[in-house]
Amino acid sequence: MTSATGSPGSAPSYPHSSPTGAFADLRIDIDRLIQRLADLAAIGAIEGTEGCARLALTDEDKAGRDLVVAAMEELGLNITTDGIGNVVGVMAGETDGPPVMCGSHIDTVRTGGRYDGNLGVLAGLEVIEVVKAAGLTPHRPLAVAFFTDEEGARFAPDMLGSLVYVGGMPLEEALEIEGIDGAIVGAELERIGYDGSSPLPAAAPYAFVELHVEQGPVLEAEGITIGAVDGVQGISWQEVTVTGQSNHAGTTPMNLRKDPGFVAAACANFVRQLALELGAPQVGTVGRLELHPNLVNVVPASATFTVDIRNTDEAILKQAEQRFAEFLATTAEAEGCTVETKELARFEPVIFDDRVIDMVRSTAEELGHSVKQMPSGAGHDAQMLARVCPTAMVFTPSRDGISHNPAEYTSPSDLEAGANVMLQVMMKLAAADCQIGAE
Ligand code: HGY
Ligand code: MN
Ligand code: MN
Repeated sequence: MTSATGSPGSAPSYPHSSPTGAFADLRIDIDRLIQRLADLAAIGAIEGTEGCARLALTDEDKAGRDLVVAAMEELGLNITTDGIGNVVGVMAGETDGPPVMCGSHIDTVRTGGRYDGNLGVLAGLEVIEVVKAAGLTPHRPLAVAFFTDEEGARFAPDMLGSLVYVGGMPLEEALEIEGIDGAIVGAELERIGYDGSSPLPAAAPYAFVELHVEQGPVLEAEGITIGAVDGVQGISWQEVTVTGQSNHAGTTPMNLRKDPGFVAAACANFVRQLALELGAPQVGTVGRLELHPNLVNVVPASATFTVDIRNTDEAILKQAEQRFAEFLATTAEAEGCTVETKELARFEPVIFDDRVIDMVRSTAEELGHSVKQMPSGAGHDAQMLARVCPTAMVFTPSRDGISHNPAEYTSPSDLEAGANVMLQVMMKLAAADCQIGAE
């Protein structure tokens, strides 16, 4: 690593060993990070709350993207946009090999909080700003990225951009995906001007670190500041359409009904009972439910709903999928209804790289923070980057474990702790004496 303060040719070369590296005392500016979070949250702000709504590839998402790209430009980063709209900003290192990358997403759900995803991207900008201000040039380049459509709420699957980034889905297939509102990914990318051209799949980073709010209750309940995340649970999303026979709510005897609304409700109850029976960490959610024609006095013609089931154990997740499929078939048949199912997302559980997990844990301890190794209940872009490079995540607590809710909150001291852990981990990974990644 070199410092720009030395006169040309005589720049002091800092020892590469991490604990005493020139960067060991670097710390982020929490006020600046909080301001960045506020500026981004103002885009798509949900009135009367701290939250924001920027569904992927909407005008609000475009405005959020433009804000982050402007910040990357201000930092003098080399910015690239690829065909699925992922944006990467790179700060040059002493060498020009693969960068140490951080990042996350800036698209949100409709009831989004200001930290989910946004923290990982904006803290990445903060890390680079601090390193540049210190006049340091890391041995390896540093990169900060935001990936398209991590939420998958408008266009399934979730983590779509990072999935394409690592070659998990061909770009052509991704561009044809139709959203819940009938929009098409490729057309929306073009409309908002983020149909980039940098090559896909992308070259693998040297390593990847994602800072993210936990979005669950564990860290807060145990009074712990940092989560050293060791993996992500398996995710199964499907859309179910049950077709029956619309009929008069008043005149149709109960035994003559073909009521898809009843089948949908029975399924929602089954998903809950199944999760309780299998026990933690099994979870199950019917998050989207549409009846047609959705009128008070009409037995519905059809019901379309989504089923989101997850588990850290792939075998149990498969069992849960099988049990649901059987229940759906039996219930629909008994009600005289037909069924169509469509897989929206299916990702097996992911284990992160022990060496990066250990680095997160030891760095948190070095900085004096309590730390717990734990899996992630939520999906993250890191689970895709883990396919191509050494990867781990840093969690910070969520107040009351709340997320996907405008009331989502993480305290400034926890934000600062998480961002400083990420800063130090990135600089250790970027140091010449780190041999974890592939050059
Ligand atoms: O669904 C998830 O876990 C993430 O928020 N996309
Ligand atoms: Mn997220
Ligand atoms: Mn989310």
